[in-house]
Amino acid sequence: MTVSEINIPDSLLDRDCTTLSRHVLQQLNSFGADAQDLSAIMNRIALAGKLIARRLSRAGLMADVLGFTGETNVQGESVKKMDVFANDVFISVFKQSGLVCRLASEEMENPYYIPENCPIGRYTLLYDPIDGSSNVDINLNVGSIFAIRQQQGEDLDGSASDLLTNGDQQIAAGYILYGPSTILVYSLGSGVHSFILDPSLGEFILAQENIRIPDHGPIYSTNEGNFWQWDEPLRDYTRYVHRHEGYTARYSGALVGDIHRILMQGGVFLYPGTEKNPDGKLRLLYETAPLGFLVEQAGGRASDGQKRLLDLIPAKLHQRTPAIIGSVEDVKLVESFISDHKQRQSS
Ligand code: P6P
Repeated sequence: MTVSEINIPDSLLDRDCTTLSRHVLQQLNSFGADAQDLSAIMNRIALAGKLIARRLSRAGLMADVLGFTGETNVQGESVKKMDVFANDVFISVFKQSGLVCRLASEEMENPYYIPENCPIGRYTLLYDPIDGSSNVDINLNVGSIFAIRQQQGEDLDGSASDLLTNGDQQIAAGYILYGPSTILVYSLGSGVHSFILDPSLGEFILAQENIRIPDHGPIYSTNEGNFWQWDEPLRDYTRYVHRHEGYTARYSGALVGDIHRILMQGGVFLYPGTEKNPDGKLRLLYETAPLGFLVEQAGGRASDGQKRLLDLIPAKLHQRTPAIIGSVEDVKLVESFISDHKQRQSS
């Protein structure tokens, strides 16, 4: 039997050949320098995902992978060894890449500069290297979140103040979900697309294009343990979903998995502010803005309960915001409890 007689459906070959870097060029419909840069950046992010996935898959069998470092990060959170490893992986894959000049990470108080890239690399990567790291030691899903922005100006004082702009300045955003399979979901502003890591190829292969979030879904995803710390409208919303048929609670404690479920099945993720922390827990620049970008690209909605998330301008790099993200109808329902409460208070 000759090779040509082996009956491999063209569709299967086409699918297996649609790698992430090829898809980026298709998305941009260009082979120009900017398109090549973005394709290369996405390829480096994919490499980071593969290195992190590999580490996670063997974490329980290796020394010094699980557990805490004993340090506390800029967020005031105890740092997991996996947080440090993943953070360093993202830095390493961009060194000598000539692409990214600055990396802003949940794990670093200030942006990390790669000087040899700065003369030509006009891109900044904002990322949460391992989100939901409390799940790492118990083998539950965790994720990486990323956003790519163009550097504005020369950043001569090294403050990276040009990053303190709204989420519409993101030119790409996405996440990697380390679950039963490793899936990368991204958008360049033309729809949301998912890729699954095929370990036999060592490539992220296109799985789904133009993912659309349902206008309504049954899931509400929040940590009800904070119920009595929430403002009254969020308690009223929670009582509403308790009393009405058709709602179900799902919450993993890891943002990427919870958002991915909402993206695929519809519903709403809520991390509201509390009396003690009115801005909530989640960080705008490298958590909620990238995810808000994605969900809007998929036809959903993302707000802080009152204002569109992507309109918010952070006062500082690690600015936190309340987050209501998901299906349009479900996010609007949460917002209506907040606006009705405000109207009653002002009347
Ligand atoms: P809580 C993980 O620490 C994280 O940043 C997100 O991944 C997750 O959505 C949230 O915090 C969970 O916070 O207060 O419910 O444990």
